[in-house]
Amino acid sequence: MWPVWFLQLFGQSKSFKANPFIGSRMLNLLGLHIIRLCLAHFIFKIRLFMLRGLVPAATRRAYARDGLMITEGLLTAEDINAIKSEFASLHGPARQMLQGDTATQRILLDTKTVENCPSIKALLKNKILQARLKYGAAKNHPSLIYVQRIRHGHNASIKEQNSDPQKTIHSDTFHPAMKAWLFLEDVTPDKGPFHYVRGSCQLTVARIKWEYKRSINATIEPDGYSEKGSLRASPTDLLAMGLPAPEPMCVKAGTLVVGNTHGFHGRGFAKASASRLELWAYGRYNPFNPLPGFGLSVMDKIQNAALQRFWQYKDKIATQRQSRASWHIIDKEQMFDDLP
Ligand SMILES: O=C(O)CCC(=O)C(=O)O
Ligand SMILES: [Fe+2]
Repeated sequence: MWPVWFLQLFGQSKSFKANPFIGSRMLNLLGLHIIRLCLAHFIFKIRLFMLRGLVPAATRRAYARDGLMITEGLLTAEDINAIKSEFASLHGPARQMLQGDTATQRILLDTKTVENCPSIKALLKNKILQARLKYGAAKNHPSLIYVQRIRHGHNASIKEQNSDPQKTIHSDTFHPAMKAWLFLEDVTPDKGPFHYVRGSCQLTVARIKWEYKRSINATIEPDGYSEKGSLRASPTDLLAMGLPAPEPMCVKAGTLVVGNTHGFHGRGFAKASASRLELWAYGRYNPFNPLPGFGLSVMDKIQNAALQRFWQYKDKIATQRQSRASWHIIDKEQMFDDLP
């Protein structure tokens, strides 16, 4: 595996635990993690510059400063009703993953899945949405888009409320990356809103120092997630880095929130049985590639097909082991029952 582990240094691999180069205390003392961190941020800036025509200057400034692009009113109440009325006609499978007491339920909105859903199809072609997703990821390819429902306290076998690991403030990756939420209902505090630490996308001296210390200790002080490359940050850590408290994105239905998830974020605590309904997008890219891509639509098809194949492969392995894949298929009705 050594050649593979070595090559992984030049891509998105982030696990201090899985890759002995990335997790090497000696190499990290010598600055390996910090070199990857700084280079990835620099290259992200180059790609953002190349894609600057996609969004207005004020939005670009907000994204660089806060790590967020918030667009209110991207959808009207009528748009949302039309979208919701098409859920029953989606072709693709619904999949669920359980983390702590939370269930995350998703349907990937690929071409085949939405073929009988004109309003969803139109939304996926929305120019503002697509431009913001591309700019957010600094990548000229369409991002994967899902309909997603987060259901708190849904896993009855887990008694501890709010034990979902997404509820601890963290940074997803050492490199800038994009996730986006287009909320299909008003997000109130009891629904476990997405929280973001404004400004935490920036690579300050204090952040670099914190990352350096964490990279050295990642495999020595495991917390279950940091050692996999998603560093957890305590309120004291945030204070020490001069960062504000996480801010809940309690926004109106139809608002698009695009976040740089290298920045610190997490899911808020929620009332058991509360849920959040949204379109969710995800865009990551090789952090060391300075070219944002050529925008070929075939990339979209390849990406979606590869993901469906990957899940089917995981289903097969799980069946052979008489278990269940972590993203296992559920009935669509189970995802959309008791929608508000
Ligand atoms: O669902 C949320 O509010 C945030 C979850 C999260 O941390 C993530 O998707 O990376
Ligand atoms: Fe996250």
